[in-house]
Amino acid sequence: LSNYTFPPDFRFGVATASYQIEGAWNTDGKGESIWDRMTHQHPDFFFNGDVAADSYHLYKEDVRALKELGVGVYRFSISWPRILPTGDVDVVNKLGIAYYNNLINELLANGIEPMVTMYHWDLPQALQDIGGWPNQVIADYFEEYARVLFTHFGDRVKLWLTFNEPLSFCAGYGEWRAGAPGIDAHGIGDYMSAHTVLHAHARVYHLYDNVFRKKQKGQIGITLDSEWADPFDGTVESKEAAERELQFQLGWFAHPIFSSEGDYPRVMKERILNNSLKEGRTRSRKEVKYVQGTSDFFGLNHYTTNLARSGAVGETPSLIRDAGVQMILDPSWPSSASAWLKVVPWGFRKLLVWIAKEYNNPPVYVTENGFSDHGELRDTNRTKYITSYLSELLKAIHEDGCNVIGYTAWSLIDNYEWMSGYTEKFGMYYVNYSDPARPRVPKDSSRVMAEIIRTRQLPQQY
Ligand code: GCO
Repeated sequence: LSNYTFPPDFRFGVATASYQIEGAWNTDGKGESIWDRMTHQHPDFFFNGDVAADSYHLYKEDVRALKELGVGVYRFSISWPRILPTGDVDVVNKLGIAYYNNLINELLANGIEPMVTMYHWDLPQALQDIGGWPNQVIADYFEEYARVLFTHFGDRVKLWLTFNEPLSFCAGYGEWRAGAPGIDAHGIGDYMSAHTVLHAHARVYHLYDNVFRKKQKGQIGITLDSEWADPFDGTVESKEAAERELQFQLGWFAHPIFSSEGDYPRVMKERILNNSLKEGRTRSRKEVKYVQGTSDFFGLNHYTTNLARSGAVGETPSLIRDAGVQMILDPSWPSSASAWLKVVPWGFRKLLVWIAKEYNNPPVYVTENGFSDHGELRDTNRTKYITSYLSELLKAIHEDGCNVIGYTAWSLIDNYEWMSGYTEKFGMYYVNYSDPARPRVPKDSSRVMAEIIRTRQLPQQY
């Protein structure tokens, strides 16, 4: 492990998300979200987050754990339908506002800075009923929702993220979309959704920049997820496939916002034009300019690496077919409890260097990185994962000059892992889901993390 020291202003934190921890799905005026609807409609296919870790009632337990870790930042998301139950800005749920005020005040009272994700996948069902993200009008609703958040919480919240992983909720890379019954497999709708999400993100950035920033003095960004893609073999085809995969997976949303050129990556527009959409989903010059530069930092979720080689996947027009890349997991790499998550620390450094080169070394906030297991309290594998990934992050900073300014690990507590329910545990604190009191129990990794935060160096024994 590298024995570099974390820069003095480097921020440490942990991350969670509303649907994955809060529970209280229909309590105190909260409206239905698309995840409530989907999990209740398909109980055979999905677990649900009806109670989850019950953070709605136990948020003080969460803050106690945060205090024990010694984090400076806590990244959590606000449930849109808990604030606006119908999506209509005239129907504000006061008890929802009160919950997040209590959480924010409890954090500040313990010297912890809130980082708020405005949207972590729990769209009000009422907005899905008018078409959801493929319907451009949702951008209006999102801007109105953001204005409510800035108005009520902007005096104390100085770190905002508009969206968590638009790729995962717009497109078919998230397995939970492709296979779930009654949910269309990825396809043309994804390009429409991406259009709406990018425009909605820019609308909220400009709203903050023009109306709130002067008084509230905060920063606003977006969180994009990306695995590293390494060529399957030494052929030119595999090298091109790996680069294409990064442009489709990360460039799709990063290029319009962070690149000096703007718009979608060229290779995407060419291949989409040839494969599935005649208009290639490009944007007008005016819209390209409107979206460019709309983020104060680059939020990055990263977990693992895949190998890439050429190959059209599937016949129907889709993001994966347009990319023409086959992703392969190397079975020799150490595994986690999640089939998609292999432990490949060096891929993290390569991705950070790629982002620095591609987007002129933007300030990068690693907003998620973590390991899943089956809930062991002696979670040595998680400690090995976190320390080895942080070791690569330190090399990216000290040897490659990458401008990484913070790291919030996924996750504080074992929580609802989407399609996998409660079977894959990502927490540094264990939650016993058969105990209605949902106690938060520290795992070994929490003590190691607390030590790293205190000493700002990595322990060398792992
Ligand atoms: C994501 C989401 C998190 C997941 C975490 C583990 O990145 O998919 O932001 O909600 O729970 O990544 O899969």
